[in-house]
Amino acid sequence: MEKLIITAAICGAEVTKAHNPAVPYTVEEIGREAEAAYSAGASIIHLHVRNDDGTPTQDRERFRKCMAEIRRRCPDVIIQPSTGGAVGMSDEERLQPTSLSPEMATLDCGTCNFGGDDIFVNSENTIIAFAQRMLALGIKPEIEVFDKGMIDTALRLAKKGLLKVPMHFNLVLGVTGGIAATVRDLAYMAASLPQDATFTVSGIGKYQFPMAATAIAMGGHVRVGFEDNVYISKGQPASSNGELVAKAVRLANELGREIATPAEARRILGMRGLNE
Ligand code: KMH
Ligand code: ZN
Repeated sequence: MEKLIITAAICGAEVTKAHNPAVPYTVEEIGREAEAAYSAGASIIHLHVRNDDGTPTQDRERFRKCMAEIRRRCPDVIIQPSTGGAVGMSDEERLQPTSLSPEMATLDCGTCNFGGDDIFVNSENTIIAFAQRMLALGIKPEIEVFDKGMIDTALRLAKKGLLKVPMHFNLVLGVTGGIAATVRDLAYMAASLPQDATFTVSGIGKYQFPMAATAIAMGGHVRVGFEDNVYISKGQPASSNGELVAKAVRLANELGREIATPAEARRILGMRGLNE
């Protein structure tokens, strides 16, 4: 098996300090949490940004500052801005960080209920426009799928030449309104991917570590972090994203999977080196 790529989703757009006081908002806090995750073994930082009061934003300048702060603290980490942003944001708002030419960014491949009245909207035209932007700018998409039909959408786009192969997926399981976080459903999702695709697994809430352990055993990769889960164990808030990454590293050690460095992650994902 390839070495394990650990992604840290350090902030998200929906989770707040009321859920866990260690959720980062400021540039300094985001830099510190990214560094904690990187030092513990994360090779990718999945990045949302916030205003100082915690409200989610996709503002280009805020992304630029946060990315510079992360780069200062973690010289070789892969920074992966979100183009999902927060529920209700416009496409133009969401696309802002792509103008900073990141190596990688997320590409959400379908619309999904997000609990209550919240709907995360990604029409087919939105997905195509985002894919075209990433193709034009040479950004590696992490294809985010919350259900099986979203994999089929990505395969259709690849057939039209809008997504380069091999593709890299993030299988998100356990979102209210998306596919459940069960071993059966994860196996079904993984079996629906092209042979040459790579995938990471994000289990939401209490499913973060059961899904991570399953992904490690399957040969997939793992995402942990406050965006998806704020607890280190039942009822015990995590002190930092670093603590969540360290737990994923312990699981990998127990299961005999080595941890990929950022350079190794770039090779596994078919990306160029940082300075190439
Ligand atoms: N915050 C969610 C509505 C992504 O980063 O691409 C969308 C999200 C997906 O987090
Ligand atoms: Zn996200």
